[in-house]
Amino acid sequence: MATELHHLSDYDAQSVPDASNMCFGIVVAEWNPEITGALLDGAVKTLEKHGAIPENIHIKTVPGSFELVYGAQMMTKNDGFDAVIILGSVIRGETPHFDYICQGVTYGIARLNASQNIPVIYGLLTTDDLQQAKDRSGGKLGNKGDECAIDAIKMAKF
Ligand code: DLZ
Repeated sequence: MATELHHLSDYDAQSVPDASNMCFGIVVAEWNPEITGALLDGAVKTLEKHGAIPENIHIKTVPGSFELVYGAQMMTKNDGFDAVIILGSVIRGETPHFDYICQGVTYGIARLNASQNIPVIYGLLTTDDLQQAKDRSGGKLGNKGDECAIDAIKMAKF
């Protein structure tokens, strides 16, 4: 998975459906707030750029990335949403905690996508260090939040 080959904020605008009638839920983790705040900023701006109205973008926070699965599950139970985005940043530390959280969130979101009718877009940055997270949240490799917004619009249309 070489993000170096793919700028996260680059996309073909012509291929993005109009989002003016769509409603989105976003669940954001509070850990590493500098990163998750930048992801959220990118996601909201990109949704709005493609027509989503601010009243139709509903944002909830959870303490950490592990809680993103619960937050997303609650949102998928709300029929009003066309797509849900989760945003989090897990940075590797000295213990295996990183692996357990990343696996738990990844499995949990995959399970939601296979069992619920509303698409859940996976905006979890899993990086070795803070700089890699900065690079992917509005830095030199773009913003994962932008990418998630585009994917949410496309999956809502799907
Ligand atoms: C405990 C923990 C650690 C060590 N690191 C992160 C992290 O880098 N990013 C993140 O979003 N959350 C972290 N957490 C918190 C867990 O996701 C979770 O909130 C707690 O284990 C409580 O369930």
